[in-house]
Amino acid sequence: QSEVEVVDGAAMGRALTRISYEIIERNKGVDNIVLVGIKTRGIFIAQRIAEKLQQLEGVEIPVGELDISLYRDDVHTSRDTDPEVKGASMPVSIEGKQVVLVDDVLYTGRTVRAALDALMDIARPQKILLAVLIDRGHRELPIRADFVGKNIPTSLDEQVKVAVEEVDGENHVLIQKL
Ligand code: 3GP
Ligand code: 5GP
Ligand code: MG
Repeated sequence: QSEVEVVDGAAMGRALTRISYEIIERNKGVDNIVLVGIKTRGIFIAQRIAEKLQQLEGVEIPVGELDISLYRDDVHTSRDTDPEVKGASMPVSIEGKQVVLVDDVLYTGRTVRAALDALMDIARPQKILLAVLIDRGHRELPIRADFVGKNIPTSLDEQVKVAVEEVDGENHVLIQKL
């Protein structure tokens, strides 16, 4: 089993800074933006983008949370079940807003699909965009990210390990060959 670091802490910070500028450019500012992070690490990544947007534009950006995961312990083992939404917490209404959904890794796209369903059950955003730190490929649905930190082509027997300081005590991305 081998591990290779593909993104270090500094590169992760730069990628999130670039994504923040891209969000501002795409939305011509940060008016009506709500960031929504997906469960564990996507939430911390969303919070960091919100901090950068605040530094750049001087506006506090609300960050919501979606808890979406696979049913049981079938992470990496079974792809036979779809992820389910276990909870949602929005600090403000997302009705008519520009929602930027944020996750750490984009893989099959099934988590994002579940997230879109959950958001549209809550309200009708004017627009939903997707930002991910890592796109590892292997989509099973017609879903793509609007903002990508890094594209990392992977094989199916590899796993992307994302560490963020708030959870893991350090910032980096590793590829692990199983
Ligand atoms: P995260 O909650 O921060 O995204 O699902 C629990 C953790 O397992 C996730 O952390 C994620 O990093 C990791 N993980 C690795 N491979 C997979 C996968 O294929 N599916 C899911 N759902 N999580 C995975
Ligand atoms: P998808 O639903 O697109 O297959 O997977 C997206 C979700 O599963 C993300 O929230 C992500 O955390 C997790 N995931 C899928 N593959 C990986 C991976 O290789 N590494 C990590 N860290 N998470 C993954
Ligand atoms: Mg995730």
